[in-house]
Amino acid sequence: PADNQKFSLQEVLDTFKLCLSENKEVYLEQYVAGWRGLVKFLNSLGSVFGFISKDAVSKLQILVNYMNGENASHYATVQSMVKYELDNNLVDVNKKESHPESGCRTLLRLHRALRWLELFLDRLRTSTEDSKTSALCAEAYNESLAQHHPWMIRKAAGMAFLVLPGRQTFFEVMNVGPPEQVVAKLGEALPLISEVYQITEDLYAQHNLLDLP
Ligand code: 1Q0
Repeated sequence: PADNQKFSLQEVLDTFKLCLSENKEVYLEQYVAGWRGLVKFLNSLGSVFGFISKDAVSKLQILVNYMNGENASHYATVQSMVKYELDNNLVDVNKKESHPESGCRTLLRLHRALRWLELFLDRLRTSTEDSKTSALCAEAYNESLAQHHPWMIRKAAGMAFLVLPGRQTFFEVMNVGPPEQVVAKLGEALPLISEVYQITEDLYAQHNLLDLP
C-alpha cells in the first residue's frame, strides 16, 4: 500500500532506539531498518536524489545478503560481524582485493553517512524559519562525508542539495506535526543516533578499520 512508502520520523526514531542491545552492541537488523526508513524519506524528495538512494540501497542489500546467508549468525550485531570477518580474513584492509564488498567496509560507508545525518539533523533542529535546508545540508556534508568523496561526487551532491525543499516542507514530510513538535522529536532522536554512531566509531577505531578501501 502507498502508506508503506510514507516516511515517518517516529518510525526511524523507533528503529534507532531498538538498535542497541543491553550491553551496547549494535543490531544490524535495526541498523539496516533505520536506513531503510531514511531512504524512504530520500525517495520522497524526488529523482534528483536517485543516485544517492541507489548507492544506499545497494549497500543495505549487501548487508542483508550476509544477514540472510549461511553465516547469518555472525551478522547479528556490528560487533559480531567485525569479529567474524577479521578472524576469518574476510576484509580487504589496504586495497581492494579478494573481498571488495566486506560487511565491514560496506557498513563503514553507512556509518560515515550517519555522521552526516547527525550533523544535519542537529542543524535542522536549531535552525530558524528562514534557514535554508540546502545550506544546512551542505555544511553538514562538508564537515563529514565530503572528506571521503572524490570531486565528482561532491559536485553531484552539491547540486542535489540545491533542490532540497524548504524547511517548512521538510518538516511536513517528517509527519510528526507542527514545527515545535518536529524540533522536539529531533531532540529526542539525536542522542540515539549519536550513541549508535559513537559505539560504531569506537569499535572501528579500536580495530583500525576507519580507512577501509
Ligand atoms: C536530504 C538530503 C540527502 C543528502 C544525502 C547526503 C549524502 C550525499 C552522498 C552522496 C553520495 C552518493 C553516491 C555514491 C557514493 C559512494 O561512492 C560512496 C562510497 O561508497 P563506495 O562503495 O564507492 O566506496 N557512498 C557513500 O558514501 C554512502 C552514502 C550513503 C548516503 C545515504 C543517504 C541516505 C539519506 C537519507 C536522507 C535522510 C533525510 C534526513 C531527514 C530525515 C529525518 C530523520
